[in-house]
Amino acid sequence: MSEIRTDWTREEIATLFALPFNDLLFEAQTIHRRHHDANHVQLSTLLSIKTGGCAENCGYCSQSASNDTGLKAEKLMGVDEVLEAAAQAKANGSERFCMGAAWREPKDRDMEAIVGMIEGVKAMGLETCMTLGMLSDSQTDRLAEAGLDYYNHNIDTSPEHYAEVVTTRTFDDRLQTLERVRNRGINVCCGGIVGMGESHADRIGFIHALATLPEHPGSVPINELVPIEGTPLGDMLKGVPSAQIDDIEFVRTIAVARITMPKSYVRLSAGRESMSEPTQALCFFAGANSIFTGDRLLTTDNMGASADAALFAKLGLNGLSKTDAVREAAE
Ligand code: SAM
Ligand code: DTB
Ligand code: SF4
Repeated sequence: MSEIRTDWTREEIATLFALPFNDLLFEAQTIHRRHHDANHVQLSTLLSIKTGGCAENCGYCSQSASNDTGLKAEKLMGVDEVLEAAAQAKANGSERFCMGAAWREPKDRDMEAIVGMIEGVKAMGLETCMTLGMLSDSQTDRLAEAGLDYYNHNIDTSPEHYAEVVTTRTFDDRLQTLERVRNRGINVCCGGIVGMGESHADRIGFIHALATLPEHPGSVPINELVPIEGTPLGDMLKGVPSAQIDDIEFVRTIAVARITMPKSYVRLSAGRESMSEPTQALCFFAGANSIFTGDRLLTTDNMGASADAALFAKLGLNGLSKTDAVREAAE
């Protein structure tokens, strides 16, 4: 039977989660090595091209207008400013440049600038990724014609838990945009967040929803909730520290994503800043092979190049470019 399956059952996924940890990691690493270079980690850099003031009410997000996080809403950045940041990302060794906008959906009048950003970043030899919220057919067409490589649109959690996280859109709305993107031949980047107070069954349902999409997403970002003051979920986690996801359960989630979606790049995304080196190392062993580099994610801090270089050197991982600053940090 082919290893690439989109007919996983929840029972099968529950069984994987329940394996003894060593067996689970052995299986994940074995499958990982069949499809990927075991010591290579893909690097992407994020830029928030339109920050804050978002009409959606995602309970984890600093950028929702419904959450009182003190974040100032800004306008869409200019194309030149975005290209400057992309050039910097390329100089730092990044392979993909991901541009995120705090929108429920783009306005048609924004599309010209968006297309300019995609074309400019591509011309530098970087892969392009955009995350702009829900898309119409015609907007998806314009992104495809501009040559967009990836579109990020997360399902975030299980279908059952979705309404606990956001109520201004439905899980089905998300699936519809994913279908549009897939049908236009743009690679899908789709994952979610763990550590939002969801149950173990929700994590099973979350991975099941990803692994049973008509095609596995090319990239699967797994974020650990970054608790942000003034957001319902961030405040919940600060009030109940025991609700924080256990590191071993987080690693198990990565391993099950790897086993069920063997060819996808599994990205260890937000949350690395508060994760120990051994936990990150276990995530890489479990099959994570992509990270965000740089000092910032969208509105929160990321590990930064020197800390990443030191970790990559310890683990013998390749992917980070050997700029002087990185080389010094690794020594
Ligand atoms: N507005 C667009 C959307 O929601 O699709 C794009 C930007 S949105 C910030 C991209 C993703 O970042 C979300 O789907 C969510 O999975 C992740 N994210 C946002 N805030 C986060 C947080 N505090 N911790 C972890 N992940 C987060
Ligand atoms: C994804 O899954 N994680 C990235 C990216 N896709 C756009 C965003 C993480 C955001 C973390 C919180 C912040 O910096 O605001
Ligand atoms: Fe808006 Fe995206 Fe944040 Fe939700 S996650 S509030 S859609 S920016």
